[in-house]
Amino acid sequence: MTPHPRTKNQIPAFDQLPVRPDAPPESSWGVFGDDDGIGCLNFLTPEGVVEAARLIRNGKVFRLDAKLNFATPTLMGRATVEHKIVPLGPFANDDILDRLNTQSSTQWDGLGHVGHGRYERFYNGVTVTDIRQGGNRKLGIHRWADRVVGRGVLIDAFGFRKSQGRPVNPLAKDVYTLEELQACLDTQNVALKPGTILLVRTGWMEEYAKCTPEQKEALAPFDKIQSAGVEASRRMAAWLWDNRVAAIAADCPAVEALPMELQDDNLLHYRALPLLGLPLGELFVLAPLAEDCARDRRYEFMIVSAPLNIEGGIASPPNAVAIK
Ligand code: UVW
Repeated sequence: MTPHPRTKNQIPAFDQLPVRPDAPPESSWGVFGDDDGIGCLNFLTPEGVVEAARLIRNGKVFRLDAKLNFATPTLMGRATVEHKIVPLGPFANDDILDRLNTQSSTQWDGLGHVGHGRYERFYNGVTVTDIRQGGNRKLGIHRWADRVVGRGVLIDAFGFRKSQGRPVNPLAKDVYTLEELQACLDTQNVALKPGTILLVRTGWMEEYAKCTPEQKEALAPFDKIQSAGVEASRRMAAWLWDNRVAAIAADCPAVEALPMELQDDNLLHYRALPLLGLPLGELFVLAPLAEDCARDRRYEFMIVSAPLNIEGGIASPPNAVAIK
């Protein structure tokens, strides 16, 4: 983990972006250097890892990934992973995962996942040809292999709404606004600091788990899926950037609310991934962590996520734990 080339004070505010004249408006391209391929993960530093380790008090560990095949059928038409145990010898076995789409369960969206149609580029000027025919060397998930470790903060937006007497149905479109996220942080008595891996509980995963097989079948296709999610807006992008958030993950299929309007320039999938280089995490398991945070009133912890070390990978199960 090497620190980024700019010190904290040299990172421009959102309103000062872009730093490169040829870069799209409100993009961070060039802030971490023209060769950078990890974007906001640069906010995670060795010092931040040491600070995060100091947050460990009781050794409780919370797995943040669901099982690889938790969604039946898979959401949005993604392949279904097949797990086979194959004999290696009379008393020895291997196993094989066939048709593993790295986004069929809990996932980090890597920076090669979604580009910006208006600029025809991915983060930091990468082209679709660079990704598909060039092996995705600049934005590949392999570059995250030793990177996604640091301080985590949970915003229990789902619990906050309930406590306000305005409960959310997470399986329908609803938006957690910036004011709500900030008010929730204040209520939880925790602040963002540079290099925070931010988790937002929307309630989607726990409501999905309660659905019948028929309900799961009905909601799975891309044109049917609905979800509560984080406000998708310029001011949300500015807040995340100005607070030096290193990554944002939620327990819903897209971080932002669904259905989404693919022409909307404010989508977090555009503002975060190609413009700011801000990783999005989806379908995280957050309810047990949230319940524990409510019990001890501590909403910060260490996160250790070791994505698959696939050269040029587009995305990955996070293989993540929160440690308190
Ligand atoms: C959507 O675009 C809805 O999600 P994903 O990041 O899984 O492709």
